[in-house]
Amino acid sequence: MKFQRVLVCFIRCILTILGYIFNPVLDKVFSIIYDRSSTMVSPVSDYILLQSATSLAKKIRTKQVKAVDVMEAFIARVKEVNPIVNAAVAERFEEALKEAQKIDEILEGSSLDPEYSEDKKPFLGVPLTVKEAFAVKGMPNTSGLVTRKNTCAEFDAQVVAHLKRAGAIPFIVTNTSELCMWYESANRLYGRTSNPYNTGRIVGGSSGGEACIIAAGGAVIGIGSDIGGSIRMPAFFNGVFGHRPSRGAVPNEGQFPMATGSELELLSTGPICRYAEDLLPALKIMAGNNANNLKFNEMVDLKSLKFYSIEDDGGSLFVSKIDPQLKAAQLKVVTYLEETYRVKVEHVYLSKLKYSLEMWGARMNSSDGTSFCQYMANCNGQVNPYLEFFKWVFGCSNHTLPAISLGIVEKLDFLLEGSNKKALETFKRLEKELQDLLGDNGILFYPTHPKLAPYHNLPLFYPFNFAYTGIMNAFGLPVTQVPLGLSKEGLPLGIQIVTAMNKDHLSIAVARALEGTFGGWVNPGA
Ligand SMILES: *[C@@H]1O[C@H](CO)[C@@H](O)[C@H](O)[C@H]1NC(C)=O
Ligand SMILES: *[C@@H]1O[C@H](CO)[C@@H](O)[C@H](O)[C@H]1NC(C)=O
Ligand SMILES: *[C@@H]1O[C@H](CO)[C@@H](O)[C@H](O)[C@H]1NC(C)=O
Ligand SMILES: CC(=O)N[C@H]1CO[C@H](CO)[C@@H](O)[C@@H]1O
Repeated sequence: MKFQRVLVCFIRCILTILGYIFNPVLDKVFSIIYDRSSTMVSPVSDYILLQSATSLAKKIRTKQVKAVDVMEAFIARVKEVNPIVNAAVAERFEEALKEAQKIDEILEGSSLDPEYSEDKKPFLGVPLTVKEAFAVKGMPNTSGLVTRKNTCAEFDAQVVAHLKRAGAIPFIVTNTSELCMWYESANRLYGRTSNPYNTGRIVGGSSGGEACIIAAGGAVIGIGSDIGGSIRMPAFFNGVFGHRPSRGAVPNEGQFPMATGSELELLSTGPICRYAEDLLPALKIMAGNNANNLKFNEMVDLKSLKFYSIEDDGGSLFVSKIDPQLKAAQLKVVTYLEETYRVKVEHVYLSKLKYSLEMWGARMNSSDGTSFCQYMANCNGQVNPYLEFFKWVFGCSNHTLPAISLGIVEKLDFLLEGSNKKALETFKRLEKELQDLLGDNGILFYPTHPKLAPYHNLPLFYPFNFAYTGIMNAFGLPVTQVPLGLSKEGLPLGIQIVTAMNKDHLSIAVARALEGTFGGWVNPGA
């Protein structure tokens, strides 16, 4: 037992020391590799592409614009930007255009069919993008696994069905990391997705293709899922909005891979979108019948909320320091709220956040369910990650290095049983502290990620930086990631807005207020 703990500690220390020594050097080296050839997408100029989903649906319903013209505009933009960013991995343009046409035909009738009212179809005719890991009838659902190359979904995932019923039309599915378990969206099946603001940089993961195509103007709303930050990190790196709903608020069914064991408590499915006004309607639709239990329609008076700000995790050894530009942006948010709404934003310190990584890891226990190595083999037996690593070294593995590494970590996780137990105790105490702090009207500002969008492959050297998002999965709390303009390098800034369980409408209300002042999404290249 003692030996194991020493070994785990040793491995972590080595990684940390490497990180400290190489941190300043790494950025320099990678900038030499990637900056020379990097580019960005052209600005979005078509006015159809520059509207919220809510506004598009309204215009389609009132026949100010045809659903077909909307669909055509988005298809044209996807065709323009996808060769640059590689976000969309499969399309159903023809079917989508037919479905749009059908809407136009029905609207042609003299009186509005009540089935097409704003209430019944709030996203009437809105083109929808979906993370490829979700089942969309007739579309691939491989999660970037080479052996699933030819699998196609025979049905729609529940969230997809909910959004379709609300009038949205799926037209593309987008790239993820292999098996959705890494924060760079790249795999051996579809290749790598690049950031629309700087193609030398990552889009984040695992819902990376979603946030990328939305930021690039090729879509306006999409579906992501988040077990350690897979909605919020991509939304942050691409400068758009993303919401991780309260645990259990939105059905998770219909995605591959599916979390098992206590992992399931960490997984949430939610919207990614370009305009904050779409967050609440998208969430309501996705939640289906659950929406009735959540008070989404309650008016929110920002003056009645309690605000807290935490600027970093208190110095975890394994996680990078927060970029000063992100700290400055967070302080601007605090100042803005204090000056505009005359509220007090309390700066707090929760010392246990230092152990976020350990707590997240301890909660990610798939005991008795499907293991990651089984998923790597598409549930036909299991992959030997050591053998795959060997093959990888010689460039002939069908798996990515992050997936192979995670497979190895899983094989060694018995070493962590002792420290996991301790981490779970710390977790319980921190959960109580956070619940007491948030009450039922608390808002907490917390960094989404310590670094701005890194260069491709650089996350391999900072594997634990997802701890800032992961810890909120461990609690199951709702969190909205909000863009806060661009950095001096022209990369998106952003912040997490955390709130109490089942109070999703509070963090979304704050997101809307911040969009007005901080500008929300920034047109790339404009
Ligand atoms: C990779 O996958 C392809 C297609 O399924 C298969 O033909 C090939 O043998 C695989 N390669 C390795 C090294 O497993
Ligand atoms: C994905 O496609 C396969 C093959 O049709 C299907 O069996 C599976 O249920 C689909 N959906 C999910 C979420 O895995
Ligand atoms: C996972 O949970 C099971 C059941 O609670 C426990 O016995 C096991 O030690 C845990 N595994 C790890 C690696 O912590
Ligand atoms: C870079 C790369 O591999 N891109 C692929 C993304 O997915 C589409 C659709 O499967 C392929 O056609 C591209 O080649």
